[in-house]
Amino acid sequence: MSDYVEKLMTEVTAKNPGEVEFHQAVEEIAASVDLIYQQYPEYRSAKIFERMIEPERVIMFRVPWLDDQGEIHINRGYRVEMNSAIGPYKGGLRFHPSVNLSSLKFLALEQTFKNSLTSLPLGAGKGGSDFNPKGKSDLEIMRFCQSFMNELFRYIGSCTDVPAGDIGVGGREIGYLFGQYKKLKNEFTGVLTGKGIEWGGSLIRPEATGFGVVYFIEEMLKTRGEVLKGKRVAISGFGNVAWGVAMKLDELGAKVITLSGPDGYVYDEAGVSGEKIASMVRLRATNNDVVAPYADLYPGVEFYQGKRPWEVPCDIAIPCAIQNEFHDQDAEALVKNQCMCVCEGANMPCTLDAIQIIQHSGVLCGPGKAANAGGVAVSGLEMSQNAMKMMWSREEVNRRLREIMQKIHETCYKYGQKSCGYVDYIHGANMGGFLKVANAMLDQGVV
Ligand code: NDP
Ligand code: 2IT
Repeated sequence: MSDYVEKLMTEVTAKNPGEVEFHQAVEEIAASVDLIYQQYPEYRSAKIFERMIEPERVIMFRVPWLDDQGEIHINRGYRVEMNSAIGPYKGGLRFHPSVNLSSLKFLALEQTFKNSLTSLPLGAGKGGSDFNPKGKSDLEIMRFCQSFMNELFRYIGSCTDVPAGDIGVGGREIGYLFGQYKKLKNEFTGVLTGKGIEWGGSLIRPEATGFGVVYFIEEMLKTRGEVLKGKRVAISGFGNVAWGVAMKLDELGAKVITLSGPDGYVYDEAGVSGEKIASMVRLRATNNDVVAPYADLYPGVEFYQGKRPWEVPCDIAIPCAIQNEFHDQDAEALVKNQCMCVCEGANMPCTLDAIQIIQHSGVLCGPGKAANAGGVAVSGLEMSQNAMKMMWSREEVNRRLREIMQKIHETCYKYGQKSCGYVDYIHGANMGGFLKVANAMLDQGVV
């Protein structure tokens, strides 16, 4: 750890006690900022990164709601409005019991860099609640979303802050949130993204994060003269991102051999393809927080309770579930099995130690803030379509998404080149994301 990073981390830890995920995200980026500051001292004297890690605004609120038996529950709601230098705050809402200020601040910081990389005018934010949607009825979800919006509506707007989905927040939740916003404000605007196709949503948005991850991997492989076709791919998670990744990999001729849930992983040597991908969605719609039933649906599929999929030999590994789900032992196992690429589909799924092992072994390492930017990019395209009051075709949105992912890869590649020939995509993403926001902050003065 350099002197700069050490000093910064001492300050960050003292100022934000206990926020371990936030400290981790700051530390990962700080190593890059140190190099950027050496090259461009004007950012150092303007304390750009020191300002970036302090949210512009944090909103915390009570979310009371009634369950189907009439009992009152109280959850905590949040919106971290992190950075508005290049556009309105933009980022998802997460409903998961692990949600707290630390996880949302790390996500909002990652979002600052990610949104900048998309090249669209998107600032950064993240929000959510410690509400657990598992096992709740539709009506309970609706009442919760309405209560959440009863407070959040004061702070958001199509030119102010535009939330979207994340873990536990999909099309159904966005619908209930949008309905309540519209009722409270008496206006129909693009205040949320991930909306239904009939009422302002964009085609491809549900698939966009997963498709984008695969487009990014395609570009990384090209740099080594490789293609996706025929590759064995291990995936974790079986939610929105994992689904989009599996669909696009299947289309491009790669074979997905694992999926996982909090209960363990399934190994499907025949490949998760075609109808099996649709069954992932049905499995989740039953509201079970387990992937095990997938193994009962298809012959030859094995379930490994309490284990992570990274012990399975594969060419490419894509963690798509949640932060810190991929540890140093996982990285070691993959390197030993000659995996050629680890790409983050989720936000910060790899620990700092795991990343070090992957990078030191020369394996391609795609950071989430670049690789999973396709979701927010198509959210940005949804905002454009809403503003123009029109809708693009599937082909048009997909073409733009692919172009954006190729440009993100180009940026990471350009800034990530090391003298030894290895491309450090993490530094590349950090530097590419930093520069645009930093220049905007310089232009806009100390605000
Ligand atoms: P979903 O809620 O759709 O899916 C999350 C998946 O991960 C679920 O299958 C969940 O299982 C599973 N899961 C949760 N905890 C674990 C665990 N410890 N081990 C294995 N599996 C687990 O969320 P998304 O797919 O939307 O999000 C996944 C990740 O991608 C998150 O990090 C998110 O921030 C990131 N992301 C999402 C984007 C989007 O557009 N949705 C955009 C960019 C990034 P279960 O449901 O049973 O809990
Ligand atoms: O982490 C993410 O980029 C998302 N959850 C998507 C955010 C968005 O605004 O579409």
